[in-house]
Parts: sequence; structure tokens; C-alpha cells
Amino acid sequence: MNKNWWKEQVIYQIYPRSFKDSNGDGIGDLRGILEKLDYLKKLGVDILWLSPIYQSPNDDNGYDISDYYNIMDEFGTMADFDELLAGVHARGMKLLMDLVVNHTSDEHQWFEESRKSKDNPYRDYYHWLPAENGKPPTNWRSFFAGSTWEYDEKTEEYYLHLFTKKQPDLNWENPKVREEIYKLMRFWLDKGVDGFRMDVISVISKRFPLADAKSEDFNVIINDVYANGPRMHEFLQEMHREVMSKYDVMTVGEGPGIDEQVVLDYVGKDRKELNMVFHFGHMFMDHGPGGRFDVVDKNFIDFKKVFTNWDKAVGEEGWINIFLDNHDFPRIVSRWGNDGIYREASAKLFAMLLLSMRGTPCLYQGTEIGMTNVAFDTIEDYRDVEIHNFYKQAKADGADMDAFLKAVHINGRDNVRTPMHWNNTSEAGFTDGEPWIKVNPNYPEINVAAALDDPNSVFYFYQKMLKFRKANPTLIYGSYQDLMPEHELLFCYARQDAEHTFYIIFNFSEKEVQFEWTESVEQLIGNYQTVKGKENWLRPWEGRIVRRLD
Ligand code: ISL
Ligand code: CA
Repeated sequence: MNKNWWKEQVIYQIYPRSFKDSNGDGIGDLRGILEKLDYLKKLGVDILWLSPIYQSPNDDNGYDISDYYNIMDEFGTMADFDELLAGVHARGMKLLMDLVVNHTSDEHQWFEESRKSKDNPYRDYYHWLPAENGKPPTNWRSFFAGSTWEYDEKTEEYYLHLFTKKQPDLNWENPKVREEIYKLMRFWLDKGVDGFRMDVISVISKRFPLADAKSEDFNVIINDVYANGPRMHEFLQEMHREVMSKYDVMTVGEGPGIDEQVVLDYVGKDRKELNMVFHFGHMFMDHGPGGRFDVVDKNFIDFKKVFTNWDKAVGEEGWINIFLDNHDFPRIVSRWGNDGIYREASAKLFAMLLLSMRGTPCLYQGTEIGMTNVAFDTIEDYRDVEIHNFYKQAKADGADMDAFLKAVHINGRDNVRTPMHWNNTSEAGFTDGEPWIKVNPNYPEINVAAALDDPNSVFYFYQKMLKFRKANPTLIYGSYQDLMPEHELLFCYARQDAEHTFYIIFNFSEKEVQFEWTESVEQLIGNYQTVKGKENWLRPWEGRIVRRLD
């Protein structure tokens, strides 16, 4: 297996709006991040990925960019950014920018020009089509509810937006668009950033002529219609040739529709495309045909299968990223663990899982202290455009609105966007003002200050596990094998290289479960103190990593 720094380091994702507010306006900002760099260094992460910080009208919290060359006013200035980047580098860490280039904001100058007239030089920076028999050009459904087509009076045509109507899709067929994108990438790389996380990169190449989706199932539509278009890999290879190959930086691709069948086309070691992609199997598992608010049952055996199937698909031929939650998906302890009495045990279990898989781990802010989902009583307390769009749709459809709110509690993105908990003072120490979204009421119990005071906290366990991974390259490069794929309560796998065999075992339940090693082993790390006589019992949410004795 080829060794690379980006396989060995660990990413920490910052959602700047919710991380730390430095000036009392209720919105997290760059100077807030700067204040917390020592905290992140102490935790022991290596690479900070910032969700978008560019100029944006914030229809989708920065994933709608109106100027790629400037910092969002609410987040600070370019001088703040330069100071932040220098502060990150001074501490031996790296910084990744979020690259959102499937779409821009409708307030980007390119789109403002594009919509002016059919012969404007920027017209074909975007996808415009006339009506089909008085209806939108295709029956496509947006990721954020409703049609993907918005009618524009001015030129009497529709433009395409896979996300909100304030996020028009760029036309990658146009070489000028691609050149503009490469230019802005060089701008940030020349400043010294260490790479990009590429937003919905899987949908940049459209299938022409654009045609109706044949399925009602959104998960099927993603694969058949939106993702992995015919020029996908030509575009990524061009981007690599023109930009990425000239810098020692990393890329991680994000996007629905990148599955086990196609992953190596993106990350195969000779492809010259991306270093790694996120895999989403364990995230979409409870999304029914109607999407994330159409919640269906998920099960543990399938959860394990996701990791096994992905590792099988990629093996030694490429590389992937492992994450358990991020700014789009609920908190892992609430989703797959126990956010009640076993919150700390299960949060530590997930620390062990995240940091013992083959793939570059990505840890989301707050997960290192075991933050949980939130359940606001009214829709007014939610801020996410996705929640509000689906809420309007559900209401118009006459749906059961209590049930809808329950689905938001389970799968809404604001679960992970409430402010970071720094301490037990008002607003969790996130701001001196009024936060842009309410804090999770459990902050007096779960917060950084409390975690730093408690040697047994989730925080210190993450710190220990981060060190442990680095000290044991078997956990980075070793092969992976699931040893109990059919077990209803236990997840047990081996990581192995020429030197060592590690066994990792987790109890995903509130029960005590008996098990036995068939070889002699020594325990290296675990989330409970070992008790004599109880060696063969796993307590609720217990996890252990052991090494085979030769
Ligand atoms: O969460 C999803 C479906 O409900 C995913 O399909 C998600 O929308 C998709 O992975 C894209 O997410 C990314 O692009 C969006 C942005 O809103 C997300 O925050 C971002 O991570 C549009 O830019
Ligand atoms: Ca602020």
C-alpha cells in the first residue's frame, strides 16, 4: 500500500457558523476559530476542514456562493483568514477549504449576467431550457423538495437547480466555466491552503439531452439521473492535470451516487482524480423513497455491511474517508448509539470505530465531547432551508405535521448545526449575544469545559485514540476483515499487516454480552476499566482493541 500523509492524518470538520462567535453577533466567525486552535491542537487532530466561508447570501448557509474570492462578511475579512491559515500552519496543522462548484448563488455575478438575456456572454454558464408543453423541461425533483427548474420571466426560460432555487447549477460543458473554476482553485492553493473537500462533485456532469426520471424513488433517481454523468471523469482528470497535480495537497470528494460500484473510478490509485471520497451508505440507510424525512427502519447488520462492502470495493486499489456524522447528518450517538445513560460509553465506542477503520477519519465538531441531537418543539426554531422546504411541501400535501416534526427530530440537519458547547454559561459560551439558532438545552452537562476537567471524558478518550491510531500503523494501512457479520449485537473486525493483528470488538447494545477470543491476546485500549473475572463479558456499549500474541 502506498503511504501518503493524507492517509495518516485525521480531519476535523468545522461548521464556522456554529463553532465560536468572537464579536457577539450570534454567528460563529473566523476569529472565533482562531481562539480555539490551541483546543484543537490539544485534541490532536491534524487537518481542519472549514465548511464554506466565501461571500454568500446564506440561503444554504454558505453552500450558495456569490463570490469565491472574498470572505463572507459575517465570518470576517481576508486578513482574518490569512491570520487563521498562518495560525493553523504555525501549529503544524493543515487547512482544507470547501469547494462548492456544482452551483453558485443566484446572486453570483455570473448568474446575474446569465439571466439578463439569451445572448448574454454568461448565458451558457448555467443550464437554461424552454418549457416543455407549458411545463418545466423535465420532471426532476430537487434535493430540497419541489422541481429542479425555476422559471425566469425575463427571458421566459427555466434554469436548473438540483438544490434550492438560489443555487443554480453551473454548466461544466462550457470550457470557460471550467477555466474559471480552476482559476479560483489556484487562488486558494497559492495562498497556501492544503486542499479541498469537493461538494456534490458527483453531479457536475449532466446527461444530455436532459430527460425525465423514470423512478419515484429518490435514491434511484440520484443514481440513474443525477450522479456519475458521462463526462464526470474527464472533468476530474482535467482538473487534476490543470490544478491539483501542481501542488502537494489533498482532495476529498463528496457526493450522492458514489457507491461501491463506481468508487474506484474516482479514487483508483492510477486515476489521477481524487485522493478519497466520503461514503454515505450508513447515512442514507433510513431514508425512504421520499428522502430523509421519509424515515424507514435501519438495522445494525446492514450498518456493518456498509463498512465491509466499501473496504472490499476499494481494498489496496484506492482510498476512502470514514465519517460517522457531519453537518448534513444527525449526531452519531443519537443515531446509532445511546444518547441517554450510555451516552459517554457509546460516544467513546464511536471514537474507537472511527479511528480503527481503514480510511482517513473525519471527525465533526462537537462529536469529540459526545454532543447529541436536538428536538425543538416548533418549526420556527429550525433554520435549515431543507427542513423548511420539505415542511411546506408536507403541509401542502396535507401530511400529518406532528409526524413530520418527529422526522425532523430524527433526521433534520439542524441536529448538528446548533452551537458548539464551550462551557455551562449562557448560550453554552458560544456567543455573548443571541445565537442564530438555539443552543441544545443539554449544554450544562455536555460541554468542553466540563470535558477538560474530567480525566474520563469523551474528549480525553478521543485524544488517547488519536494518539493510539498514529502509534499503530496497522490501524492505518492494515487489511480489514469483519469477523462476525451476522451477529445481532456485536461488531468485531480484524486489522492486520505483516507485523500485527489487531482485533476490535464492540457491543452495540445495552445488554451484557458474552464472547470469547480463540487466540491469546493482550488488551491495548478500551472504553471501560477491565474487571477481573469479567474478561469474557462486554458491558453496554463496551469496545475493546486487542493485539494477537504470537
Ligand atoms: O443530505 C442529503 C440528502 O438529503 C445529501 O444528498 C446531501 O444533500 C448531499 O450530499 C449534498 O450535500 C452538500 O451539498 C449541498 C449542501 O446543502 C450540503 O450541506 C452539502 O454537504 C448543496 O451544496
Ligand atoms: Ca460573529
